[in-house]
Amino acid sequence: MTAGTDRPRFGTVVAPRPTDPLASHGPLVAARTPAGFDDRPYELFEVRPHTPTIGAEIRGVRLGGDLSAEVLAELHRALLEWKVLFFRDQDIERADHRSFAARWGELEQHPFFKYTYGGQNDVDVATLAKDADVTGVENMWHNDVTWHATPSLLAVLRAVEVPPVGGDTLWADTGAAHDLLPDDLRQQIEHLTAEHDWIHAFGTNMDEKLRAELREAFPPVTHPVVRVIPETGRKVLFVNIIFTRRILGLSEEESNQLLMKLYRHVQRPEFQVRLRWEPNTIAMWDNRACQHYAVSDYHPQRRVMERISVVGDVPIGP
Ligand SMILES: O=C(O)CCC(=O)C(=O)O
Ligand SMILES: [Fe+2]
Repeated sequence: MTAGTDRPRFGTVVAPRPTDPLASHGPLVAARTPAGFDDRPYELFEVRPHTPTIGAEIRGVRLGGDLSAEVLAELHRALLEWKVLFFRDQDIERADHRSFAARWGELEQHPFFKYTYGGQNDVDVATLAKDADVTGVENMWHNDVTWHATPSLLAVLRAVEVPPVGGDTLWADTGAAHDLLPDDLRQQIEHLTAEHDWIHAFGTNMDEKLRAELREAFPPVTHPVVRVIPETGRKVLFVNIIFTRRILGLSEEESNQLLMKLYRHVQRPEFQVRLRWEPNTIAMWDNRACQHYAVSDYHPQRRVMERISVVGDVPIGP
């Protein structure tokens, strides 16, 4: 604080351009959790935060299906608090990976991965293998599976092979982003609904007959633009640039402009954490409360990940 004023002191001040959320500066400090969140210290493992609101490394837990109910409950609390948890040196079998994920709910069988990734020989463990022939295309910010009525609750991603440098993954805290929207924008979106679809993403390059069949099985769905996390009451932004097509009740242009504004806001680095992978690093994220982005900067090198996700529930609005 500067003596004689009650405001923080800035250097050069640039007049904000209100039409663009990225054209403003100054502190962007959000609460990590809503008021009333259980903030007792963690007793069963160590938690090392990577940023003030999102991403923490958990030390002292070996992941598997045999974790005690107490450890699982603390991990659940940590996941709600930090949105994405990192675990290093998890030299575990696929069976452990699967049985750990299964402790959180029903394992998801992604209906499109067998077409988009090829070579999948397991229904609920997806292998995302990149090399000189297969490039990384998950470098657009998204929540997973929002084209479904019940988008994934969480995903547990394990690095099998990583390039010496590059291939990081980022996550963005959509609760912090929601809370730090300008007041008028936050009020404007609070009760809006958006349509989500997969067809322009997984459906490109797909055989027409197959696309028509899958279209019938998976029609567009709608979700609230602001989602409430039931366990905490936290409001989060729940639109993403891959799957959200439009906001209902607005003209196409109004909808596009509003969505782009929200997407750009979510991209502020203050909301993000970035993970540098090592073999046997695991990241587990609450897919309701953050978006992610897999940096595609390592071609033609190999990067192999194994991924398991858990079925979520129907998103509810405020
Ligand atoms: O490969 C990654 O880092 C993440 C890819 C992704 O989008 C996902 O696993 O849902
Ligand atoms: Fe994803």
